[in-house]
Amino acid sequence: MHDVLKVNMMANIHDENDHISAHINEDLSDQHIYVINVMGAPGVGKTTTLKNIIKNLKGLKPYVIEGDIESDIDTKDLRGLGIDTFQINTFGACHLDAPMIHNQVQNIKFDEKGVLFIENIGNLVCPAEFSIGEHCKMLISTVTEGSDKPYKYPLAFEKADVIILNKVDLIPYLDFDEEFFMKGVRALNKEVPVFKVSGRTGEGFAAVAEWVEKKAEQIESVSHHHHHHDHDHDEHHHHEHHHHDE
Ligand SMILES: Nc1nc2c(ncn2[C@@H]2O[C@H](COP(=O)(O)OP(=O)(O)OP(=O)(O)O)[C@@H](O)[C@H]2O)c(=O)[nH]1
Ligand SMILES: [Mg+2]
Repeated sequence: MHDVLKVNMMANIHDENDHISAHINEDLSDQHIYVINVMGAPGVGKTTTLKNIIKNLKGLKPYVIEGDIESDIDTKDLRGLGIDTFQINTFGACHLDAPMIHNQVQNIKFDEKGVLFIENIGNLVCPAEFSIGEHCKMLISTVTEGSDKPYKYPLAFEKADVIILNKVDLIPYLDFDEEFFMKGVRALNKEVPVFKVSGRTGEGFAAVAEWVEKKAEQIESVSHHHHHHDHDHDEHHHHEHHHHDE
């Protein structure tokens, strides 16, 4: 009995989250903002990666939402570089969800077309389960984590639209088995692009930025048709979702 109830509740939570996520995605697409959900375990280099991608972006303005359990260390760091950055503290929650992003997005003035990077809570498990309005999920993995991570934490690798393998400058000091890593990735996700980078040397990030720019261009053409095509989720969600500016 209790198990059935729990399963139903979780399904409702996910339904409501997906519905709000689709709404954020549509709203930001209309404003020509490409949204990236940046995921990865603590310390893999999420902040380092987004700084390096931003450095290499040519025509797009960067916006950042920093998700942290506590502290605003990363936000201060990014603001110091002149990047429009907004903080969300979850005070315990292990992932960001769509309602949190929905609230924060109301405070951001998107004055130019660009890319919104959302740095999720450092965690290789929970963030993969929740969409937060993104066009793409970017998973940061590193050679320091070990090459077995796709086998042990499959969902994040399965759901990723792009994988960044960071800290390749450290390969000489480690026993990282790239072939084993890639075999694990491909078993879960046949097509996902994998970029090898180093936040220390900056190598590899020009290619990542180029990939992001190409993807961002695609929403330009999609957003034209936006109100005509059906969302994946629409058939399941007939309830209304109101927000302040309607
Ligand atoms: N050697 C080396 N160190 C790196 C690289 N990228 C990041 N680091 C270091 O790794 C540490 C963590 O990097 P962050 O970018 O803060 O990682 P994060 O994933 O944002 O961490 P949290 O936000 O705390 O989860 C920092 O000390 C970085 O300087 C890299 O490519 N090579
Ligand atoms: Mg960080």
